[in-house]
Amino acid sequence: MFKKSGILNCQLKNKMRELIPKYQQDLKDVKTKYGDKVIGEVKVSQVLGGMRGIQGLFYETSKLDANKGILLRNQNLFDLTKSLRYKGSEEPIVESLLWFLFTGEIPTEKQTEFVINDLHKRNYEMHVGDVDKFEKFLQTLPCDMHPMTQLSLSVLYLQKFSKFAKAYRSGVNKSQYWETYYEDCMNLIAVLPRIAAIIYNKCFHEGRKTEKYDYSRHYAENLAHMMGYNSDEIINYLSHYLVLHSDHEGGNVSAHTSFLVSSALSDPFYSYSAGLNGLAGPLHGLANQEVLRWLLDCQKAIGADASDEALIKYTKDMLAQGKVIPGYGHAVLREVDPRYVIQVQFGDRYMPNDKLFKLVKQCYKVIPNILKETGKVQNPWPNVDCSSGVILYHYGIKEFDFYTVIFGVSRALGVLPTLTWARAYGLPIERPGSVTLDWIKNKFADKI
Ligand code: CMX
Repeated sequence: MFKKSGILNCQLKNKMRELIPKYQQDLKDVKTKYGDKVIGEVKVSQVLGGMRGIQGLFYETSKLDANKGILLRNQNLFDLTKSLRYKGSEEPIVESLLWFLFTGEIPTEKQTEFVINDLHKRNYEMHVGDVDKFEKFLQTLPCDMHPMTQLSLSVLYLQKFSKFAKAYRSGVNKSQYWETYYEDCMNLIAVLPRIAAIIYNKCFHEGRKTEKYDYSRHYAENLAHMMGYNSDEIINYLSHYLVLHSDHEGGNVSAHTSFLVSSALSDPFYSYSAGLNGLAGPLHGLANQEVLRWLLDCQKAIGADASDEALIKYTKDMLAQGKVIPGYGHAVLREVDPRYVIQVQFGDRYMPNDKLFKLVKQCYKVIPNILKETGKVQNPWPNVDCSSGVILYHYGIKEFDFYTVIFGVSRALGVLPTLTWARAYGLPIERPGSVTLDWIKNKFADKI
């Protein structure tokens, strides 16, 4: 079981307590010093084009650089995949990432151990709480309901346990909002693997019983174990996957939706459920299942060892039918997504001869040029979703309708610490202005 020392039980929160005044002061100083400075102008084309390139959000845990890729708290992913390992693990682990995203500091072994133990404790409390009713509710959700709908509904079900909502109702001081927000976020993170595993077993393995949560395993191990997988390679990959997909600055649909909803002081359950609904879109998180569907259809159409010419023709035919090539392109990045590179390195290590994995690499050889030739695609390079599904498929997780659920477990690890910080900073409700076409025409009609 887990250790129950009082001091041990609040290590991460104590660290947050220590850091928050310093960061709050920093924000105040930046506001005073640079409050009137202009970050950039906004063009009409940006307003009409999904606000692309407008730097209008404040989001602390990660930042995208068009050329360098994603930085999590100023550190690049290649370094982090090494520095977030734990006790000689081959891959970074979720618990180290959580400490890092909450505090900005690479955890010591003891600090990672604290998070492992803390998540166990939260699972245990959930278990002795209302788990039977909750799991019964989950079982009632029909399997023709998309797994992402089930995940989002499950998160909403848990809203009734929100400590923040309760504290708010009883008039807690604004300066303490973050404390219960933190509790809700950690509780939600703790139970997500179990929810995901129940959905998986129920819908894709004829309702088989989900294994008990195991207090001797870490987060990714438990996810794999409860889904019915125990090989080291799968555990390594899930660890790797959960860390890589966690955070991607504030503007992506899932992070921004969660952030926006949370700014109205909706609790983390309402906020993250909303984010999950955005992640379920095919232009966002659902793309990883779309990629696999695309690859399998492609393999079926042109054969497993097809020539580059056959692949080029297949891709061009798809484009001619007005379809997007899933797994390629990005709204911000203008280079190959480093998360694609890291996953391909993983594939090279563990499955170099897998035919679908080889097809992913063959696509990389031919698709960017085809997309460039269209003359309109801003980024012809592969993104994170290009290579993740194929690795899950290799390990026997072949139910691709489920893939975005794993993404949803992972994205919580980035978004929820950020929401906690938003409350610690005391950020206001989001309320940007909007314009109409007539407003634009009237404003510029006599200026051209
Ligand atoms: N295949 C075909 N056409 C593409 C394309 C692709 N992979 N990527 C972009 N385009 C097209 C766009 O549809 C757009 O066409 P129209 O002008 O006819 O509407 C044009 O190229 C310009 O788009 P863009 O500015 O390059 O890209 P956006 O910022 O508008 O969109 C994204 C970014 C990711 C939605 C888009 O590249 C896409 O649809 N990719 C495929 C889906 C995908 O892989 N999504 C996952 C992204 C990662 C994630 O969020 O998880």
